[in-house]
Amino acid sequence: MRLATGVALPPAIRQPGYDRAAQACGIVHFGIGAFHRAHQAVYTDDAMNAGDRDWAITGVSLRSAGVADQMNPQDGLYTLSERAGDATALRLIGAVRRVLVAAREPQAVIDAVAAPETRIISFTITEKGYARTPDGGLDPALAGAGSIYDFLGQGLARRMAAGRAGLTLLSCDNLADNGGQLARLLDAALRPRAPALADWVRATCTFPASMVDRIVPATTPADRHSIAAACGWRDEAAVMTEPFTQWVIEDTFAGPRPRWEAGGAQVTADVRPFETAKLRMLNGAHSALAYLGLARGHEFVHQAIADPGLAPLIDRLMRHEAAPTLTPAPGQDLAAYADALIARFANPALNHRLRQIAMDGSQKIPQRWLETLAFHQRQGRACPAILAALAAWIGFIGREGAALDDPLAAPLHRLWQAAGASGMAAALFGASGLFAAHWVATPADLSTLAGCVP
Ligand code: CS2
Repeated sequence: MRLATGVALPPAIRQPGYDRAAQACGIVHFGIGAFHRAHQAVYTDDAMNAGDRDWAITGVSLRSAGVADQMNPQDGLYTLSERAGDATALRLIGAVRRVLVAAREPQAVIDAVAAPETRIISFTITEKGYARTPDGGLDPALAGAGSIYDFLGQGLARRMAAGRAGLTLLSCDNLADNGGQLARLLDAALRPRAPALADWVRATCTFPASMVDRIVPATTPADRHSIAAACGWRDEAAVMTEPFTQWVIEDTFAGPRPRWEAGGAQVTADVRPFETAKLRMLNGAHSALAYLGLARGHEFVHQAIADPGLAPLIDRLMRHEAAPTLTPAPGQDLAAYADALIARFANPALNHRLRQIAMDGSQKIPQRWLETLAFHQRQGRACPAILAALAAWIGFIGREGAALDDPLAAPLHRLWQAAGASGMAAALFGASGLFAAHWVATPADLSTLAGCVP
């Protein structure tokens, strides 16, 4: 394939086998960062390579023009590098047609949601993109103009008025029951102002839950340089990932969908066992590696998991704290899952920064740690590994101070200033703490936490 820039890629690089220009955009995707480009866009490329048609993706960034300015001049094309050890498998992905920046061209985003050829709206907007309060409700201050709820509300209202079909709204973020949460939050955003629209959405749209999994470290300038050396083209939108990929999607589509099974996706009646295992084991271990690893001076995940002072704690967190809270699906082997996760974390070719995982802790820890803590508290059991990780998060909040990368940075910083290292655990996890809706620490937990903040 010859790129718009005139460059011809080496034939060894696998390229889209379908006529890109002839495909209608069946998908609008909000949050077109590296994760989407290494995950759902690849499955969609696989589906079109296998013969499906009209599933090109219109990507949307809510505010930042970065991805649009990288991808649009490249006609939406980008390379995917799968790295393990010294080996890199390189492939050109063609599924993305264009990228819109909602803050720059809001009407084009609304038009895309309303377009007759659109069947699916998908989301990787990260946990904070859902505009929730710490107890999980919709935060009206964050859900107004410029939020996903604003664009969905306007686009879906146009669909309803035009008598068009409802859509599948597919959340691909790391939240427990992500589909159910999106349905509930969208309803809360629409119902007070537009009850008829909220009823129409309820009657015609669906919100499948999904579990998405692929480790995607942020691309670095050195990565772009090595791609340019390998394929003779400076790809501004290159994404780096691991060979592993998994997608389990609840089978509740409102209309047609791509055959994502062509890329290995599982479409199933019940996603929960996969989603909960992934959040509590993989993501729970990831966040623990991040805060404990940073406190011990590590930069990357593969360094932290190789630290003999940390590895047993991570092992304990996955096998003895997270796994017992789960009800596995038939054939789901949680011990084998833990083994596979440790091997994935140890992949030194990924250079996955602990700081990338450490951001937005306030949005991540309820589903990664607090649900597990609440489960064991009901059985009267302690979770020393998660408590150590929680203490490390508290220490991280203190060290980062006003520079904390978290949507709750300001309130967390204020709490730290008022309560200090010794009182912070109670301010967060005491009976009237910020996270009391998810888990309330016992006095013994609070003194353990206060005693081990690094
Ligand atoms: C990570 C995830 O940054 C983080 O918080 O835990 O992005 C993780 O890499 C993915 O969920 C893996 O599928």
